[in-house]
Amino acid sequence: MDLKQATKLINNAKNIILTTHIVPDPDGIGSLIALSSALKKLKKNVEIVLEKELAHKYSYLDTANQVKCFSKLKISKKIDLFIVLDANNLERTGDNVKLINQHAKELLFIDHHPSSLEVKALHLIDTSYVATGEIVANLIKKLKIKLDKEIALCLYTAILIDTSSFNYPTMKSRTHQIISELIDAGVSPKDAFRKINTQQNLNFIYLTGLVLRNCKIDGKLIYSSVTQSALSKHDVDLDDTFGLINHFIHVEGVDIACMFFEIDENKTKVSFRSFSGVDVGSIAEVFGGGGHTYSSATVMNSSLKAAQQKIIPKLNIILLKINSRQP
Ligand SMILES: [Mn+2]
Repeated sequence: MDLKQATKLINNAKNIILTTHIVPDPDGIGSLIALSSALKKLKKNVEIVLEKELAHKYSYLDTANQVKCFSKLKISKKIDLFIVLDANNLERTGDNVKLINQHAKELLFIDHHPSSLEVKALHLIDTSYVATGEIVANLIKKLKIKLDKEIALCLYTAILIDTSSFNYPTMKSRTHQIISELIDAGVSPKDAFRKINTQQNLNFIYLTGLVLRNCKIDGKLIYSSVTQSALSKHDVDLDDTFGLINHFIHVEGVDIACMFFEIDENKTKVSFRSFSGVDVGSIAEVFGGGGHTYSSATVMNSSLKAAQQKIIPKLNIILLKINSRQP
């Protein structure tokens, strides 16, 4: 589906519910609030519903208090359109939120994660965009809705975080053009950056130091881990540590970064970043996960140690093969 078809679907709907994936990130949240605020300007009845309460650190983006938790939702009216942002699988929206689809006439995924051709044909999914926020910015333009400062800040933050501050190789001039329009609409890049990046307390900085100091380099691979004992010692939420892997972009000579997050003693989340073109989306798929070429993740039913023992040797084999192919 293209922007024009999505615009038609939205124009034909009156009662719309928006959501994003569980453990929502700034791209999901920014896209949600921006699209909701924009659709309200078209006099649509819009509601944003998440499986859990919005994390406090993002509440500054929700100036009109639009985000509701599922338990506070009453589905009274018929729903014309259910829009899922930054995900293309209902399972990712949460056990309760996914059921909203049963009450909705139409479902629309707006996303930039890879999906099958069949799903792409029916939904607004385009992996060439750096962020869902970038697609939403284009959609808002196509709907001829004027950007205001609040909408612009949400979209700017979505793109800022999903490109690790405009650093990803997927950045194109068209993304910078959108960013320029967002700045013209009133966003202060300095304030937007500080708001999303400087809400951490000193304990978080100490934990960051620990995780970075414990990193290991194995050939072209760099990795570290976040353990439950380190989290409780520093009183930090696991969800707040998923960005730590981005620090490894500063290390010279590595192709892939990998971070192991201990969810519990039998569950480990593994994140991958690629700095040199190696497709870590496919690597995550090998281990049952998925994502983008440069950024991906999986969750394994293994202890942290077992996950490391399974993944690190395989990554080394992949890197050896890839590097031996290069001239
Ligand atoms: Mn995203």
